[in-house]
Amino acid sequence: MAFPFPILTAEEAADLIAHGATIGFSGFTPAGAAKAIPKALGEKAKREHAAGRDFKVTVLTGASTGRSLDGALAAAEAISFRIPYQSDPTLRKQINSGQVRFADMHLSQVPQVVRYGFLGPVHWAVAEACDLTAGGGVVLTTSVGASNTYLRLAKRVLIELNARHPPYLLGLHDLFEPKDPPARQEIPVYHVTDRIGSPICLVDPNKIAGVVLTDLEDENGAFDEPTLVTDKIGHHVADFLAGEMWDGRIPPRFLPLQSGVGNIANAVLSAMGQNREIPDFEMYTEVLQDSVIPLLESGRCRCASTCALTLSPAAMRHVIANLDFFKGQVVLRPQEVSNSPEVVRRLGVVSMNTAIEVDLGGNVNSTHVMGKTMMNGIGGSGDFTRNAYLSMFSCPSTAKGGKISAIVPLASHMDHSEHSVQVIVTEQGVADLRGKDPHERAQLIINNCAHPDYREQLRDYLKMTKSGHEPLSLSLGLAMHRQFLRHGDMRHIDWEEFQ
Ligand code: 0RQ
Repeated sequence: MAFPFPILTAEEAADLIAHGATIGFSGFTPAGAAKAIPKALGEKAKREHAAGRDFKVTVLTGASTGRSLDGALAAAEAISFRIPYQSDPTLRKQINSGQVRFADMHLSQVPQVVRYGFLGPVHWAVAEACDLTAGGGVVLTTSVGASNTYLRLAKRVLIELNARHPPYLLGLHDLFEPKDPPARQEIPVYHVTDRIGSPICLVDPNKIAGVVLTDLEDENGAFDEPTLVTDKIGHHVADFLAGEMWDGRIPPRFLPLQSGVGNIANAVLSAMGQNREIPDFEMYTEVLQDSVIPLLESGRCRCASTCALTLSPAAMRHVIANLDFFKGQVVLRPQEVSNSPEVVRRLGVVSMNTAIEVDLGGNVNSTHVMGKTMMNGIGGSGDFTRNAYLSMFSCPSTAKGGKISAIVPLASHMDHSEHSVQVIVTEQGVADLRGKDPHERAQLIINNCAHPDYREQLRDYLKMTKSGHEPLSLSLGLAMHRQFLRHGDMRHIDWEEFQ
């Protein structure tokens, strides 16, 4: 291989990175994440700590990554600050204990915030590639995330050249970075698969400090089997959208769909594919999960723009075996473009994201359990929700075996406000909040979405909050949460106890 760049072991690459460095890693849910170098960096951190020296770095990524990046660095206690979305259990614990500083950010904003210098200099970019040219042309792998921005801004660059992904991924990506204000112009995406940039990322070759050769699969987990609850949610969403089209509120050619990560999102897409009332559709989204692959092959999903191929290993192997077909149907974009508020609003995207809890006013908490404990982060849900043609949130009506109601009087943390959230779906049904005042919204959410075990107590709460524009009691708004913390179950609340 005739590179003008040194071929390094992962350990040699990790040795170049100093304590206190800010590193922009490739990786988005956790597709395309760097693996070998962060793992070696974790080992280096352990050695440094054993020798009595500090070793921590700032970790910037596209979104969540896998066990070799967030997992290994967290296990080595090597992360001081982290943005913008994560899902690693060890890192989550460290964030919630205050050991790691974490800022939850809208994914579309991450590249520009870094470019504006709001987070200080980026010392290193560490990115996975499937091909690299002597002139510094980098072909990324299964995600773009913020890699293009990190590779351009970083003072020095390390590449993981991963043989698991063939060089002929070339042509899947479309890299475009907007100029900064006041020179910013529009992002000229007018149709889902418009290509507006370059298939490769051009990096100043003088910055490339080394290349590490790897052969590693993405660390995406397999999805859970659909359950009765996730199936019902999926079918409610699909039936609702079919009704919207038949009633003329969605055009007959349909509108592009966005869907989030996780089991519920996977089930929703699967149900959309099965519903024959819904015409063949397009996706303008940030993650493509397993359920979309057969839909693309059958033509149910005509084409897709995404930031990441968040596929199980088996689904990814299938895509690679049929790459020519998928290259014709799929565009991989930077998160600044896949999640761009401007483009989402222009294309009329129907957004479908997941809630942890929804309150009676229609405000949504997608991130913090009991208002305090960070789960993963807001991800791109805010980018899409605020700008969607139609914004939907779904979740099971209860969590933890029924002891927690996802429908609560007042959200204990608020990510998406009543001004942006239009439709709520649980396995119980659909609450269409458009054009409803706060008291009407509350009734609809209780009647259509709350679990029957909780409806009466939520109605009792409403009776106590009749006056005012919002159905709010300052003293009782969080009483169901307090009841859970006190008694381990939100059911059968005695409102008097919390007055
Ligand atoms: O906990 O894992 O201990 O069983 O949350 O919940 O029902 O399996 O659903 O996998 O779809 O995740 C919102 C976290 C849902 C995710 C969230 C507990 C529940 C379970 C997972 P266990 P489920 P999912 C895309 C766009 C961010 C917003 C978004 C997420 C675990 O979808 O992070 O959509 N979304 N972004 O038991 C206590 C509650 C709970 C609760 C659920 N009310 N109280 N625990 N759980 N509700 C992301 C990107 O942009 C990258």
